[in-house]
Amino acid sequence: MKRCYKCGQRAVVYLRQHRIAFCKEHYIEWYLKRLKETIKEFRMFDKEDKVLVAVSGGKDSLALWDALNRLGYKVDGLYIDLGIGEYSQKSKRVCQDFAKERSLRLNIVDLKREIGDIPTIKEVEKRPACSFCGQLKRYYMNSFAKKESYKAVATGHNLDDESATLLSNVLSWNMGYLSRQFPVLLEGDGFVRKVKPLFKFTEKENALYAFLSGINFVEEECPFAEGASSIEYKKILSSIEEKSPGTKLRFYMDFLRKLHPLLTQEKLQIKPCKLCQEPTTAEICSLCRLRERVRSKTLSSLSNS
Ligand code: Q46
Ligand code: ZN
Ligand code: ZN
Repeated sequence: MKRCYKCGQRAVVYLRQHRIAFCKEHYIEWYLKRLKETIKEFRMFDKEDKVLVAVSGGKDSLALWDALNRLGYKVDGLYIDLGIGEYSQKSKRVCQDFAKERSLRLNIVDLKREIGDIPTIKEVEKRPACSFCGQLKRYYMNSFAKKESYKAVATGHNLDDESATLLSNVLSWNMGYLSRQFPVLLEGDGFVRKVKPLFKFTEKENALYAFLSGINFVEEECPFAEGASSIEYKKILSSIEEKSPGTKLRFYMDFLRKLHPLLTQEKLQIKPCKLCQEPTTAEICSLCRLRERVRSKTLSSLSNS
């Protein structure tokens, strides 16, 4: 039986990569302290800043919202309703309940009203949902945060996400993506600041925090998640981690320390979209073009019926 490294009581958690065990209370304390230090180290935001946490109803984003609230940051939530059947209905309810229980403010953007729900767009575009869904979410996070004057948008990306993205970017030597892969992307050119305060925590560590803090989260994956290449990269990294604990964290932290400072960011010619004013490299942003395709397809199917 392992004992808590802090108080000697029976441990409920053993973190292999850190070689430490904790009881419930001291695990939560460790998690909050590590989160606070990460926010400081990377100068993500301060206690006075208004921060928007993008929540999906899953363990990572709700753990983040809960932990930031407990640490005393000014945090509101943003739920983007993707309109993916029961999955979206359930996750929206979970986020609403979470906010209500803690008297927090949850903002909701309904994609169906803005442009069309994900299944409809998928039908129009005839391509995998994830190929446009991520872009849609980033667009609405940015425009909403700007409209409501938030200092930063925080997302629940964890170490598994970030190391899998890094592996994918390294395998294709995508220098543009590598130079932009960082836990903090500063505001400018029409973009709000974007931060990933959970990037040092594994998916499992976030799940443990959520579970031990009594957070009710959605366990189901989005039905469109299947087959995404990031899942393959996560599996590969997890099997290496299994044999050599700490690999994921080392892989990502060494990238930040050793390689990232050597990369130069290509200066893109960003300007406001002529239709919606959101930042883009083209005259009309890709979202406005997508909106137009969805609208004309919907109109033509209406006139045919
Ligand atoms: S919600 Fe959207 Fe994810 Fe579903 S359609 Fe793909 S990107 S998997 S995080
Ligand atoms: Zn303890
Ligand atoms: Zn636009």
